[in-house]
Amino acid sequence: HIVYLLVIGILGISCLQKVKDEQKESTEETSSEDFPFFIPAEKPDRALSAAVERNYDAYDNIRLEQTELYTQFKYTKLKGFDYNGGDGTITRRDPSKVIFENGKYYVYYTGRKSSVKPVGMSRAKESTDVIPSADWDLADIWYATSEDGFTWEEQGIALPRPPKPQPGWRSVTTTDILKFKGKYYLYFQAFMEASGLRGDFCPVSVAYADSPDGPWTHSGEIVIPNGPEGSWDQYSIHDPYPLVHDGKIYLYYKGDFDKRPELKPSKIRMQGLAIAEDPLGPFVKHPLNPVINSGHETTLFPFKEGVAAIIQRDGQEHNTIQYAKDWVNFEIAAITELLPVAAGPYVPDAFTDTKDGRGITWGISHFINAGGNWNHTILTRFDCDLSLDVDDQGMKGHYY
Ligand code: AAL
Repeated sequence: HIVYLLVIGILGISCLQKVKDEQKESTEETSSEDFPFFIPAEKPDRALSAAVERNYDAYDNIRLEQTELYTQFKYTKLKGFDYNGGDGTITRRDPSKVIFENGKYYVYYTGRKSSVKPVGMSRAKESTDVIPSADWDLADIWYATSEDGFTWEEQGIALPRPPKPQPGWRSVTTTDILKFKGKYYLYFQAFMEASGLRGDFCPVSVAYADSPDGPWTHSGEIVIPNGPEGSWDQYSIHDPYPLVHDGKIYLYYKGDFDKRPELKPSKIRMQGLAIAEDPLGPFVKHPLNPVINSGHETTLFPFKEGVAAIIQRDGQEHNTIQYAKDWVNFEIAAITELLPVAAGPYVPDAFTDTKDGRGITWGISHFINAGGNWNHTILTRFDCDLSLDVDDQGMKGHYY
């Protein structure tokens, strides 16, 4: 009996110890040694599927979801903007960068308040002086301010379209802001004809002011002209996006060039760079243009010593975030999803000529076809974690 009890006792004690050990293990942090990588760092020496082969060769086995420039995006409806029930007579789109001045945030955007909704680009011939063709036809540049970036107060028109024949008489759109040596500059697309006809083949003009509240003076000049016939940016200079780098204005813009009718229409867009010492020009187009091979609207921000770009829709490299250490030669840094369209981020160091860009956490972008109405675009807020300082709301992970 004594031997029997001893055996039972020893078994009992070792069982208890095992339970204790297991409990300890489960509270200890797991390390990567507990989970050997399923994807080997080096290309395995065996036959590989096309997809796995490409994972090593095309992407250099970079883990594109694990970089500082990876993020998910979150969207929040803005308060303060009325859209007439979304009937297409009011549109707000293509927001500028957000700036913080006089204790509040400012955003500038394409605004249209018309008596009738647009007829649509394909029926542009039916447009008149009061009937818009596209969503952004017969538009002015409006602006709004906010204390928190969620509730906005529309302040009115910052820059109306000028009288004929000044650049932009048909529509002034898709603006972006620059602050340089204490003055403010709005760059914008200057339409001289309705969009859908040849209006979108427009150049870029600029207006300036001493205060973000205006009054704005239209320079009446074209600062970024269309390229010569046969060049990549001969048709359109769109989405001007100025930053300050090396004491100069680095202005990125979009061009679209493939007009082959069988493509109905081509979605190919690329982005170029024009550099100036003075905000009113002359701007010199970079000899390596185009410097970005995809994307549609332009969205960039200083990041460390270089510049990062959000490349959303259109082109082979859409849905990527790219990086150019030298501000010219862009590489894919991350591939992600649900990127903000026409985003105007809040970029605190956009104009400080930083050599240590800190990134972004939010901004304003737009949604087209809001409520299923093709000619109705709304502004929205996006949040992300592309910041080196703020690890914001777990947006490096998947939360849906
Ligand atoms: C946009 C921009 C430009 C185009 C049109 C209005 O989102 O790329 O501005 O001209 O669409």
